[in-house]
Amino acid sequence: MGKALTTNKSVLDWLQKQVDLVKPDEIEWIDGSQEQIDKLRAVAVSTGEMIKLNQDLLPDCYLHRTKKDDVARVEDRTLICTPTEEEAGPTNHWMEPSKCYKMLYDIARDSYKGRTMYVIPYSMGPIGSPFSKIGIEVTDSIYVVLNMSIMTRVGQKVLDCLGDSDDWVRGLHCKCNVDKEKRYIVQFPQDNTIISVNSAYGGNVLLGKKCFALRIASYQGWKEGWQAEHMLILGVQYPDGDIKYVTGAFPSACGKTNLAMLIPPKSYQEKGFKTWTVGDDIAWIRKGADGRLYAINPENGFFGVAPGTNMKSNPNALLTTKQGTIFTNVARNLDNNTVWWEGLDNNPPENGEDWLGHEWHASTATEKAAHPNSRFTAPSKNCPCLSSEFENPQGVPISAIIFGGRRAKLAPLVYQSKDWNNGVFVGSIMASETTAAAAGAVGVVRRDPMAMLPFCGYNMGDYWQHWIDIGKTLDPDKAPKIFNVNWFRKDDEGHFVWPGFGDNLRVVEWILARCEGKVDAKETAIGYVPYAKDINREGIEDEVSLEALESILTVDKDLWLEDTKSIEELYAKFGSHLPKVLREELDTLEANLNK
Ligand code: GTP
Ligand code: SPV
Ligand code: MN
Repeated sequence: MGKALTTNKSVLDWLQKQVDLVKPDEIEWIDGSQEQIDKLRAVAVSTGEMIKLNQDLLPDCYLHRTKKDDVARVEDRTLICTPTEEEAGPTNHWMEPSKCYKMLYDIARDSYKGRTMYVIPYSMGPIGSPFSKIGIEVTDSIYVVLNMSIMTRVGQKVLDCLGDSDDWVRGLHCKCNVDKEKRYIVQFPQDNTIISVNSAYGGNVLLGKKCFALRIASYQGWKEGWQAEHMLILGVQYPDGDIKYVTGAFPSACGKTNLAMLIPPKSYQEKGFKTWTVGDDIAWIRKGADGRLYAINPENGFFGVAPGTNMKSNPNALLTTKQGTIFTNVARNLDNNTVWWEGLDNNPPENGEDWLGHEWHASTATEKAAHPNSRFTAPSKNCPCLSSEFENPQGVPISAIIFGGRRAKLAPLVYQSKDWNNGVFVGSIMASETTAAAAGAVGVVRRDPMAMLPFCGYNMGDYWQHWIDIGKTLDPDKAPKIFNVNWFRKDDEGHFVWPGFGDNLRVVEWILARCEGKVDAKETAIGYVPYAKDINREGIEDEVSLEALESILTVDKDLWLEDTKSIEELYAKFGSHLPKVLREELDTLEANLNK
């Protein structure tokens, strides 16, 4: 078994079963040491799995290319295997567990022959925090080991923390032949088990991330009274030094990393505003001793979308990638051995390679250089605006929860729900245009409740009820207020009306002012909408006229009524699992719109 780093029987027994199944030539435990990382990087470079980039310009940075048909999450091959289909619910793909185990074992059997099995003990959340949970992933991919070593806390100290406990999530990853016809990403929530076969792309194989920290953890949170959400965590520091925290759930590639790392507009900087990043993708939330909700970021790195990231849109993200980063499916500039992607700068490489490794010349190119879902894996500690609370084992108190999506029409720039239950309703009716983060068509509006459609590990009706039940335990004065935002409203020419990015702080300021009861709002059929004059436009008066701002704060009753049809369709799927409260909320919305 290699040199086992633990005597934990549940770990060793499980591991022996995996070894008997996949038959590795060697076993190597990941201890968390720099020497081991350095050695594995060198091996990956020698086999071509990674390309070492210019070490003067990008120290400890590497480029990796996945297979052409393995570039995003595969939602139609992602399964939630609960004992009954009803427990997985109408929005998840399901298979009977014993049948699924057999199918997966048949695919995985002997697949490590000639390969090394890497055993990665990892902690989601600061090691030993009351929020944190431990997992063990075995993989035959060095790329996975190196990514997990950035995205999570790994190594001996995790096993020391685990001790003899069997409370840990089992994860088996088998690259196999990366055959898309045999690709499956499977969660067994009742067994604390994840099996992923025939992929080597991030969200499918970094099992701590979506598979554990959302799908398995959402199920654990349901059973244990807490929540795992697809949310960023942002701290806003006021000129007097006070810091307020918000969380935000936006679907994949809809702006979480950008909001989490935003740079305040100039006029805000001059007044003394600062912003701090706690997390950019996942929040684990539970009630603290003072009755407020607290959030931690269970991750230790950022797996961010590269295209569009530049010194203007998100300098903090770009600076975070300057060291110790793995780039996946971006383009390479052969003149200086650095990376490039669409929207980085105005200097696309003339002498380059596209994300597939083919020659790419800016002057003659007809195809994109980087894949639209190309990503960087960067250590949190590199982030210039990382919150001092990042490692706080108790998390940060949340003032507001913000839902949001990409809607060219319909949803206003921002609105506030009427109370907790109405806020849960607002989250449940989220919809967004699809993006390149998942395989399939891009730009199609689909309902994506709480940005959790691809990530909820059990029946989403029960998940909504869990949200409502959490609300019942909160004193209304202490419960976060719930909002919805839409940075993506377009004018009739198809241009974004709102400048977005750093200017989103203007909206967050309004949100926090509402939480404190410091600003008035207009009551509409859907909730409270700002008066345009109350959104600070100092410095962007020319870019966004008052009329333009008003145009994206309107609530078009006919469009909304049209939209309720698709909400009805969604809700109809849940039968008796649809919470009564949400049915009533929808009836109220329809009545308000018909008034
Ligand atoms: P995942 O990592 O897939 O969960 O994505 P994410 O939600 O973190 O999205 P991210 O912040 O990486 O943004 C994805 C895309 O949205 C990028 O191309 C951004 O340029 C774009 N984007 C982000 N914020 C804004 C905004 O405020 N306005 C506009 N117009 N585009 C934005
Ligand atoms: C997402 O798709 O929401 C991501 C990237 O954050 S992945 O890890 O692939 O899920
Ligand atoms: Mn995400």
